[in-house]
Amino acid sequence: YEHGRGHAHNHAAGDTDRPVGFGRLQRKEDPRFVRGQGNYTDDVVLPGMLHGAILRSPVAHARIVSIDVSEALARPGVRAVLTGKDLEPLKLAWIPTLSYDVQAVLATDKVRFQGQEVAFVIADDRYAARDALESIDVEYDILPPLVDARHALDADAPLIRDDLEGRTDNHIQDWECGDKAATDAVFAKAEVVVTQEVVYPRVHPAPMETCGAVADFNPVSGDLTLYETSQAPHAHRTVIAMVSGIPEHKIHLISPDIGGGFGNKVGIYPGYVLAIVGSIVTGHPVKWMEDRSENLMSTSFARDYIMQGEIAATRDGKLLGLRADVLADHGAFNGVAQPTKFPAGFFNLFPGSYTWEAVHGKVTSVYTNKAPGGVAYACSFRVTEAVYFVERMIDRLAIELDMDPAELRLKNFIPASAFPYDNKAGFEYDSGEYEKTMRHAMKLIGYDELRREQQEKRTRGELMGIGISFFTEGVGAGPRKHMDILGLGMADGAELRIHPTGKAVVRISVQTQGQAHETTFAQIVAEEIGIPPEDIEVVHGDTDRTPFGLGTYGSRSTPVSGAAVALVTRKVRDKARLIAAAMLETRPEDLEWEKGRWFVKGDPSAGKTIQEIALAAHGTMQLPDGVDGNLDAEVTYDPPNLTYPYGAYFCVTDIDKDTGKVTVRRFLAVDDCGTRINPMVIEGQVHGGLTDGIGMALMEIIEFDSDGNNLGGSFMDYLIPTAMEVPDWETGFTVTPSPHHPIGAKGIGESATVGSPAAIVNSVIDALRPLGVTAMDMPCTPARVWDAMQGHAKAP
Ligand code: MCN
Ligand code: CUM
Repeated sequence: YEHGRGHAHNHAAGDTDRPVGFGRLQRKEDPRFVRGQGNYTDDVVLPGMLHGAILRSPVAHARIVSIDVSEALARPGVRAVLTGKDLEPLKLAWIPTLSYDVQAVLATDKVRFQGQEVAFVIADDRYAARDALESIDVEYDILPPLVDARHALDADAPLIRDDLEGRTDNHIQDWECGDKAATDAVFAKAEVVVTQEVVYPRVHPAPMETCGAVADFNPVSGDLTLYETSQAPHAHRTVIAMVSGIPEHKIHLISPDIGGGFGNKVGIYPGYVLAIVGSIVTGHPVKWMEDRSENLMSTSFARDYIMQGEIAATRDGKLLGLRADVLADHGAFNGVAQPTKFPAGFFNLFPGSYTWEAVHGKVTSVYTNKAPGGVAYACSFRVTEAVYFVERMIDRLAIELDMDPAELRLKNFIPASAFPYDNKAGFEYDSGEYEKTMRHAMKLIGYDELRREQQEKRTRGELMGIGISFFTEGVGAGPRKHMDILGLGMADGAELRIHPTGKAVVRISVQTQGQAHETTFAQIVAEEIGIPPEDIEVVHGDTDRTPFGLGTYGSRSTPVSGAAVALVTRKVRDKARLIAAAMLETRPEDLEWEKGRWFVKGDPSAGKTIQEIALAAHGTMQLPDGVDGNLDAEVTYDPPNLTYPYGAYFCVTDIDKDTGKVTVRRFLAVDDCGTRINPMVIEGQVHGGLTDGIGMALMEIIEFDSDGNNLGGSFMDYLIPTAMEVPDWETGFTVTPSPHHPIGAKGIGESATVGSPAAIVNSVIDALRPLGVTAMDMPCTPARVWDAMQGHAKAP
């Protein structure tokens, strides 16, 4: 089926016993999207609906002296203006973050980053609300801002969180993994030690659709209907119930079509809370939608890790030890979305795909006067930072040893026989055949030939680079006993209903934002039970119509919810067997399954299709014990471990000697995500992630000036890649199933974003090697590359 492009439905009419399961099925959701019939949060229009707009702080750090809203209130069309003082009696001026900190909904005492929420205007239309913002008079007493995380712990650093009792500095948390003593011992005996600072700058997921909500509180029934841009509807509902005091069963949360999430829609933002309060206060539905600048300046930045690395090895390239010492800039509120026991996310993946004698990782997080966030943008919970770190370090060592970076990796891969593998930093990789995948990629890209071409170009003074990244991710959070968010264990439910006519509805707790769950989850059911995917409806994004579960992020949908769907389908299949046995007047053990039907062993002509069985289940026949009138089933899946997808990425760049402009000429991604459900969807995920990678490696950064002004607050300043900057992606794959996942699938949604930046930056550094360059930080803009070419690059 891998070759069946365009043959999504390969079964002929009437051939219902051989329907498509896995394969290149066209996306079921696309007909509505390509016709402009999607239904996004901003498309929701309710009778009597009002519009909210947020006044944001123009400065990074200041005490609020006074707020005068009288002029704004007097403007035509304005219904209400809320400030932090109005929220205080409701206990809603501050809300808990996903990391057990608190975050201001509307500032009461101080503003702590540029763009922070200060007041909320509710008016008859969007324009009246926005215009009224200009009439609010806020007097600020400006305080010195803390912009550079490297100075956050200085004795004279301004104290940002004086709202927290007893706090005297900007330190948030220290976290460690690995074995410090063993690592010290390994470094003491090493022949070669290389140190390198690796910075992963602050970037932003920047989805096409910004964040927003429509809240509709019914004062008579006490019901709250909330439409929201949410990647995790059930978790959001629970948190909103806890925060607002509205009973959970009175809250109906609907996450309609989402125009991209990339982690930006995991958090609970002040705007959502303000829409709810606004609806309660005015008695009308209230819509809040942020604009592009608000999105870039205030909701969920990503990365911002300053990583000091040290690598120890033998002269002939045997890896011995690795140290990572990280300073993490978490902004003004610790709003990082990650499992509770993992304050540095899954940075535990920093040893990468290699065997080491010992490793030690340490992360210190601090407050700064910047927007909160921290985990977003296809990050796999900080695996992005970990992979970028180790893959840069490996290349740095290769330079030191004057060794080919492919050879250095091949020499040190975890061997296939060593799985399941303890990575010495607390995680157990499930499966991998790294060398095989690497060699496959080297063959596909023509590695030796590329090196020859580069050699030849160098003699002519041309700058061509070949960069490699070999990454291992850990996705599918998570085993409930280790992983929770705000105390909610990370499991997912699934419900499958088979109608009398053999059509099916599967209800899932994860939320598609473009990943095609309506297609691929139908394919999992189809593969397991033989009902064609077009006869299977996937329901998601609505807390009233789906079972509880933790939602979509960290590429967990396939590893967790996908497993739940496979298992619930098997449960239905087992039930169908009992009924088929009764229908065929035989014992269940005497039946054999082939896709779509149970038949009598040794007599394939005597069988019943799943559709026939479904009708019988609802019919008049005497049902066997254990079957009570339908084929429906439900499960909750608690994964035993994460799944560990991996890949070998190769990037070829050319650099213009006269301008420093980097062109990505070729990029090959060979991914292994275990069993492949829909190769077309997988390729789409990979293409998108590679484009993210080009963005981060070459152009994206949210910088701040010394006053704390955000310099990346629009798409004029925050550059994202277009079709002009990306090459024709080349992809390949190997298949190493996950041993613990019911269908052997691993996640793929973030692999390319995680894996590609290191390949691109390594390629740029490789191109600049003849000029003595050994390191370079993202984004490799023409100006930075030019500086590096002139020898002005920051000392490594
Ligand atoms: N898939 C498959 N075979 C596999 C693994 C996955 O066919 N072995 C399919 C799945 O069935 C699903 C898609 O690939 O349709 C992605 O699956 P998975 O890897 O489970 O990831 P999630 O569905 O959990 O998606 C989350 C992931 C994250 S965390 C970010 S961030 C990101 C990403 O997905 N955001 C996206 N990809 C995105 N793609 C789009 N278009 N929009 C986003 O916001
Ligand atoms: Cu971290 S971005 Mo995705 O996990 O939604």
